[in-house]
Amino acid sequence: MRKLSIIGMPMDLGQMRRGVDMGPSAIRYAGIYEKLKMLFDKIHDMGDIQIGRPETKVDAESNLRNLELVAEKSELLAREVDKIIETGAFPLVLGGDHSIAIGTLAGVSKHYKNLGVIWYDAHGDLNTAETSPSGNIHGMPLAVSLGLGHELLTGIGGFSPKVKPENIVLIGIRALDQGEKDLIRKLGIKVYTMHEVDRLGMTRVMEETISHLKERTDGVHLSLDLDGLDPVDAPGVGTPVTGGISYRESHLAMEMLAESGIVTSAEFVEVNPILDEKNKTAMAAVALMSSLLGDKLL
Ligand code: HAR
Ligand code: MN
Ligand code: MN
Ligand code: MN
Repeated sequence: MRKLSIIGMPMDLGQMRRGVDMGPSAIRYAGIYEKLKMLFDKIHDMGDIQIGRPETKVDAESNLRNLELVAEKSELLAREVDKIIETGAFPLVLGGDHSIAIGTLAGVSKHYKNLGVIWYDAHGDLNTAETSPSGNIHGMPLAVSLGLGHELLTGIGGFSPKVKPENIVLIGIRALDQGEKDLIRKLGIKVYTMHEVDRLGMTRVMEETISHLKERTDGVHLSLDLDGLDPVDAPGVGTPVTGGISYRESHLAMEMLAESGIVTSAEFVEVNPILDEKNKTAMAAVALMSSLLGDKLL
């Protein structure tokens, strides 16, 4: 029996623009249940993790915004994701800003020896407190999952690291800070920037990504930041970067992942309905999810 569990993580603590906490509502409003119900025997919408939202507190020592609260809430998400996998369902997490990936990956990773991660994003999210220009934790989750960063974050779930550098593929990248570039080179992480997407085409990017991950992983998590798409197609995001992946290319990528059968969990993050145009970005998210999970044009 094919089961899906949806969980909302309305956390906006990893950055400064309010509104991304409404992402899960916007995505549900865009018809997620209706679109996905024909693809599964059973869908369980678990509702949202309760976040609460006191005013921002900056950790004096590390300069990280909302460090303690992000850590506490990520632990809750990790536990729920872990439980979902134990029931045999596919976990689909709705963000929230990208800091939620810290909790998602903590929950997913303990079930795999060699978890693969596809990071579909304009950004690398590979900063640590030392390299971050902003102190915003949504610019750090991939580094945290590699075991780099504040120990309150890397220690979530009780083990670290969650993922190995050779099991990661970044796609759509076009805005990296210097410290992130240095880290990518140092660890030899596989990255398809927009340069490669344009040069090779999305078909080849996905063929290479899939064969790379198929060889070495026993499960693959897709972490899809809507700002990976071009702002024309996904305007409702907090940190838009021009020159992104098109809606069509993104559909192709999702369809190829569906065909490959490698993806075992997913999250869709950074949808900010306050900044959106008539819920366009949430609707794109739902359309991409349904392609990822097996919906076909014919
Ligand atoms: N790299 C910048 C920082 O660390 C901007 C990060 C923006 N991040 C996201 N996630 N929207 O991809 O602050
Ligand atoms: Mn478990
Ligand atoms: Mn991101
Ligand atoms: Mn991003």
